[in-house]
Amino acid sequence: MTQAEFVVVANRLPVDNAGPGEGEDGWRRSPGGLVTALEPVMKQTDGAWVGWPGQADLDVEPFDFDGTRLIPVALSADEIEKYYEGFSNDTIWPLYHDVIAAPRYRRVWWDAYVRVNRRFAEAAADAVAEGGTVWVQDYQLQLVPKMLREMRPDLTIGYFHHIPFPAYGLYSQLPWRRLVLEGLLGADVIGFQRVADAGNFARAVRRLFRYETRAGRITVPGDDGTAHIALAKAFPISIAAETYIELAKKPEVQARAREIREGLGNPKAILLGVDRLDYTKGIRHRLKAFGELLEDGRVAVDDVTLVQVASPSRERVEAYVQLRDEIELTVARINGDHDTFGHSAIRYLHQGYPREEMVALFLAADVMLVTALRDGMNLVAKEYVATRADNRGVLVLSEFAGAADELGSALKVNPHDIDTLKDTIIQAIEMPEAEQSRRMRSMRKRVIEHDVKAWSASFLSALDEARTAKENRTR
Ligand code: GDG
Repeated sequence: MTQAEFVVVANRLPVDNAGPGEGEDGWRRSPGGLVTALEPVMKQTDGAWVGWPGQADLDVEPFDFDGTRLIPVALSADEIEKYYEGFSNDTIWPLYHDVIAAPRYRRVWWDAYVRVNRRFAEAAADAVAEGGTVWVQDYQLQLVPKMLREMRPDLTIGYFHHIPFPAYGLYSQLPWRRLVLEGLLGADVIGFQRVADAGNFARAVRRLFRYETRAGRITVPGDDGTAHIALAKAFPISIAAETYIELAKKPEVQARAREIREGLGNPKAILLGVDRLDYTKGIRHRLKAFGELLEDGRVAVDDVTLVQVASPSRERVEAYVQLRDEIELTVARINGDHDTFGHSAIRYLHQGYPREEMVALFLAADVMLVTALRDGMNLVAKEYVATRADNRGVLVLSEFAGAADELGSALKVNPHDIDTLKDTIIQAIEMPEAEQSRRMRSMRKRVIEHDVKAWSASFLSALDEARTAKENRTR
């Protein structure tokens, strides 16, 4: 097998198996943001991508897809349960999102996590050429950087963490807290969404290892008396802004936006929430605030509709089953109390939609509600902003989402403060057009200038610098 200069390692491959007959050999590109972000890099560099093909026990040989070499890592049903649903999504996810839900610490899950991380590391080590670069993605694979460094000291290794990194007081709960940090410190560059995440990480390293850290540069001693520098720094991720701008220009998408408004009975204001159905997204807080506004008579069901898209997610993890029940009970109660024959208070959709439909929804919405209790970045906020080339619409944005660091002209909220959230929703509904336009312009400038291409370019250039520094030191 020829080896690639550049290899991405992520939990999932960038393709879905659509079954025989559909697409090129049954595979089709999955719509994720990471895929779009890395597409240009993969094409330029003749890269390879290591990841799970998305189905239990699916064992397929490496294959080429759209100019990229894809290297599937097979997972058994038992491994998916313990490594993915268990340790990744029921231990790390809640812990790193400030224990909004209680993390479960199970030793058999940890054992599976180590085993599966090793398999990903081995697959990457086989795939990458001498002196090449590997970019590891996200919290499912925190041990891979160190494993790879041990197998292949010649490599330059990057890691990007898509979710928050918690304060030490919470992180220290993790029974395997030293091993996870050691895993991450195997990388030359460790990227985070926010400056605060990189700070929390560096503080945890100081507390647990007492390594020297200076301006994000951490000196990590190796077993053989040598040391390497790991750079822990914020690289806020973004979106392919151009794609959203182009879609928003299409007459059929604009027509669809009008159709959506009409379908809702042409209310004066449409409020919109778009989230994976996840307890980190603050969907309940949003529903509570809206329900109370109706109850108080501050909004009327004929005038204002809340559209909530909650796309199905992690449906085999207990906390998500419970959350869905709670949300659906709340929606039904609010609608039961307030609906009329002609108007619904909340239009709730537990479905996924094509991107065109999402853009039409963004265009139809007067107010976008992003009320996450904790969120690495929140791409939906940026997508809404990119879509609104008409400079209309208001973004209500939680200060606990990474996007809040960049989108200073959004209406910021603390979603736990229901009274202020209610006032902010009213402020958004009533905002004069001139003010909408001023705020939207400044947010759009930011998102367009710092799009996802700029994100990957800046991460890769930090990796290049790390490589050069390493070469200089060995010389
Ligand atoms: C993690 C971090 C960080 C959602 N429903 C549909 C749909 N989506 C798309 C959105 C957006 C993406 O999924 C969700 O991204 P978010 O950033 O909002 O949230 P997570 O899924 O939690 O992502 C997060 C991100 O990684 C990147 O680093 O920002 O903080 O938690 O693009 O539009 N897309 C379509 N149909 C749907 O029904 N087509």
